[in-house]
Amino acid sequence: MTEDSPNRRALITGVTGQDGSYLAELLLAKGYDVWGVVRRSSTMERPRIDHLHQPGADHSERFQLVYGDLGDASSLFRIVEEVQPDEVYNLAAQSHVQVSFDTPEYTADVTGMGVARLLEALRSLRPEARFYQASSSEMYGKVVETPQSETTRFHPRSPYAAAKVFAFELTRNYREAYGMYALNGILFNHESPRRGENFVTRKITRAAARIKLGLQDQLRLGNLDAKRDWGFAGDYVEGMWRMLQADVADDYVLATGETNTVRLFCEHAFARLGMPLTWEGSGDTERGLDAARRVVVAVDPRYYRPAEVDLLLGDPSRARDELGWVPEVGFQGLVEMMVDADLALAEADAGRSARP
Ligand code: NAP
Ligand code: F7E
Repeated sequence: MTEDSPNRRALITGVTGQDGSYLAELLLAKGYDVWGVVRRSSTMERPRIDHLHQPGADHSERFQLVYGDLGDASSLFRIVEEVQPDEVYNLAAQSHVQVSFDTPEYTADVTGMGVARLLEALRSLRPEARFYQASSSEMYGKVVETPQSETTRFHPRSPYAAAKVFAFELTRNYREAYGMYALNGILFNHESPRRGENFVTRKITRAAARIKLGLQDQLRLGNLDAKRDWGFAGDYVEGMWRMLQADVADDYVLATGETNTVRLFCEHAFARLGMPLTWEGSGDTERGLDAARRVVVAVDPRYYRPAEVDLLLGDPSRARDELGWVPEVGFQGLVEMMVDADLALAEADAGRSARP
């Protein structure tokens, strides 16, 4: 993409996360001025975006960070007033489903109420801004139909998903009540080498690479039978941007239309490293063995969830037909991309620990 949106101002919450980093790169390449909201933390390292704002980086003069927090309305009002954004992408959230069972109130506050705070700031100070809300396939939860589309009823199965349903409905309400250009992207799981290390895909690819190099003995997982529609985050941020360019605001599903199990993801990851897996046992005692019959994958019930989402499979036809959005990376390509990146990181780690 080339510089086709000069002087447009985009505000991204969650810019330090997986999606925020890819979206910032995309919008900068399109010529936007980009503001990213960051939280104060005890370390200044922001590995996913450090390459964007260091002096001398491409476009660094058009990329700025501002301090704020979805839990702090005053910070959001101040940022909206200062930035006067044309487009706002709300990607910030407590985004981990299992963690949301341990922190339900915090998750509701940030992932749910945070959207109310941001929408109010926009309604008061910048009602003409276009607003993207990062909604989630987790809202379908205990699914009532397959595949899931924009018309499928929600049945959330976690505090995270319940908070996302609240945020979804609020975004739609601000569109209907105040005529604001506010929409939801209902995104199915999307992954990348920048995925957080405690989401299952990245946990698998990182562990597989480290086991290959002798840096780790075993990978411990929860439910191997869960099925997800996994795509590549780089494709999905393009879809977010396309949504906000449509003449009329509406809600869209982004998905690949293919679903696979956690078990199959493991098999592909280890196979990429020349370590074909065979499975033995079932339930809590199921295990994956390598060719030397070492147990390299074990089930650990600590990773089971109080309520599971068994199957997600999205129908992306509205996004394809109305936005021209088609994901480029398929399941196999995604696994290989992530394994290769984690192997390079593990090799660097192994090199560091071998040095005197
Ligand atoms: P992620 O990597 O976990 O990033 C979350 C971002 O939110 C981080 O930048 C984090 O900042 C920020 N954040 C957390 N709490 C905050 C707060 N109180 N105030 C301000 N910022 C806060 O998530 P992701 O995978 O990029 O996902 C982006 C969004 O899409 C999230 O809303 C997620 O729920 C949603 N979503 C994700 C998927 C997926 O498969 N990835 C699918 C559907 C929807 P720190 O770096 O400071 O922690
Ligand atoms: O789990 C199973 C687990 O944590 C996927 C977030 O981005 O996508 C993500 O939520 C499946 C679940 O993603 C482990 O039980 C097995 O069935 O990678 P995950 P998620 O819960 O689907 C949605 C769309 C979002 O919106 C969220 O923000 O894998 N699983 N064993 C495991 N999961 C984890 N994390 N760790 C395991 O050891």
